[in-house]
Amino acid sequence: MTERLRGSLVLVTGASAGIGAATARAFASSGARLLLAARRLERIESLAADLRDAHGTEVHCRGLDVRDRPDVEAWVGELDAAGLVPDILVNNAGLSRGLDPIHQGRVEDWDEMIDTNVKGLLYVSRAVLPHMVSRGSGHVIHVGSIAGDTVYPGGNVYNATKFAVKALTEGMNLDMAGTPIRISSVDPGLVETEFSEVRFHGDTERARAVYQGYTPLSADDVAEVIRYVAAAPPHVNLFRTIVYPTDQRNPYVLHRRDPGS
Ligand code: NDP
Ligand code: 8X3
Repeated sequence: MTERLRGSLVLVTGASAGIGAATARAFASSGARLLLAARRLERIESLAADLRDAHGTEVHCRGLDVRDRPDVEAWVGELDAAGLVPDILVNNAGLSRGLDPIHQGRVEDWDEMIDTNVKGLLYVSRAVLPHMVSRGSGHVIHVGSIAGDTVYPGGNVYNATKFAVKALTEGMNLDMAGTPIRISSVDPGLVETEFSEVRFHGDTERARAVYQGYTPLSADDVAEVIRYVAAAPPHVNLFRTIVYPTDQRNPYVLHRRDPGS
C-alpha cells in the first residue's frame, strides 16, 4: 500500500527528533519527497543527508518555530512559489512542559504548550490548507495523543492542548466536507522519545524512569502508523487512530514488571 506514496511530497513539522524524525525516515523509505521543519536546523540537515544517502530522497529543510506565524506564512509562500505545496502535512511539532497540579503550574509552560501544540498546528494548517483546497488534493495528519481523550493528574494544560487537537481534527474534517481533502489524527500512548526529557526540563533521570519496567512504543512504531494512514486509498480516511503499547491499556493501567523479574 505504501507504494502509493512514491513521489508524493510530505511536510513534517518537528522533524528533528522522536516521532517526527522517524516519520521522515518512514516516508523516505517509501519513496516520498520531504519538507522537514524544526527549530534545530542542524539536526534536520543531518537527517536529510542520511536520507539522501540511503534512499536518494529529495529533502528540503527549514529552520522553523511553528509559533512564529509570519515565518510560517513566509515559508509556505516560498513553497508555493517553488511548486512545493505538500501532498501530505504531518502536524507533529509539540511538547509537554511540567506535570504540576494546576495551582503550582508555571504559566510560561502553559503558554509554550498552547502556543506550540494548538496555535502552531493552526498556523501551519491555515497556511497550507488553502493550497490543498484550490489544488483539490491533500491530507493533513495531526499527531494527537491519548492525552486528548482522558485527563490524568498534572496533565491539565497538556491534556487541554491535545483535547483541542482532537476538536480540531473533527472540526477541520467537517470543514473539508465536499472536498477530497482528508483530515486525520494518530493518537499515541507512551512513546519513548525526548518527550519526557522536555516535559521535565532536562531531568534525564526522571525522564528515563517514565519508560522503565515495560515496553513503550518506539517513534518508529508511530511513524509506521502515520505512513499507513497516509497511504490509504484516496476514498479511505483513517480518521482517528489510537495506538497504545500492549503494556498500556489507558493512562492509568500500565503494566510494569517487577524490577526484580
Ligand atoms: P520529541 O521531544 O522527541 O520531539 C518533539 C519535536 O517537536 C522536536 O522535533 C522539536 O523540534 C519539535 N518542536 C517542539 N516545539 C517546536 C516548535 N515551536 N516549532 C517547531 N518544532 C517544534 O517528542 P515526540 O516525538 O514524542 O513528540 C512529537 C509529538 O508527539 C508531539 O506533538 C507530542 O505531543 C506527541 N505525542 C508524544 C507522545 C510520547 O509519549 N512521546 C505520545 C503522544 C503524543 P525542535 O526542538 O528542534 O524545534
Ligand atoms: C503523550 C503521552 O501519556 O504522557 O501525549 O500524555 S502522555
